[in-house]
Amino acid sequence: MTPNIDTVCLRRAFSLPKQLIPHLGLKQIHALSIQGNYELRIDLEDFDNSTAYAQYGTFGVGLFSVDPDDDGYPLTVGEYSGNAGDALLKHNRMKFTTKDKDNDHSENNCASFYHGAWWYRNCHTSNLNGQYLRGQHTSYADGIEWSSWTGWQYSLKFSEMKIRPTREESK
Ligand SMILES: [Ca+2]
Repeated sequence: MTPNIDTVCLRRAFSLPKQLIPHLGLKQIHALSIQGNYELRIDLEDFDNSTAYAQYGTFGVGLFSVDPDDDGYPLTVGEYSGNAGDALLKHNRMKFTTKDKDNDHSENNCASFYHGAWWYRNCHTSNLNGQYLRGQHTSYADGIEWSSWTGWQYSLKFSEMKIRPTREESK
């Protein structure tokens, strides 16, 4: 079976600090995230140069998968903080859907429908691999959306997802 997970989309989604790791696909994110506890920070910017962020204290991809490729790289996120609002927790435990691999809960393919690639449910509250539609758009939810901050008809200028190991806590 060819997974056909579109790593190009993930390169856009997971643009980590360039000096560290230039581009990561799902496979690499998985390999990284099973090595310890990771947190996720998402930075966003609109066309008025306003910025906002969402942080998740737990993050992983395919954490509980025997074969993550076969399993669709399910997302694990939790513990939201930030000022962009949470638009990702509803995607917790969802598998990654691309135009050529439908893993979502919709009778349609959410990736085709909303022109992205994401851990779609039915379908999304965020769509960071959506189209670059430059701010307000008349179409619905098919841009780079973070609904809790700018709704479903505003395609953001910038988005970045970064992960890093959480600090060891003495428990
Ligand atoms: Ca579907």
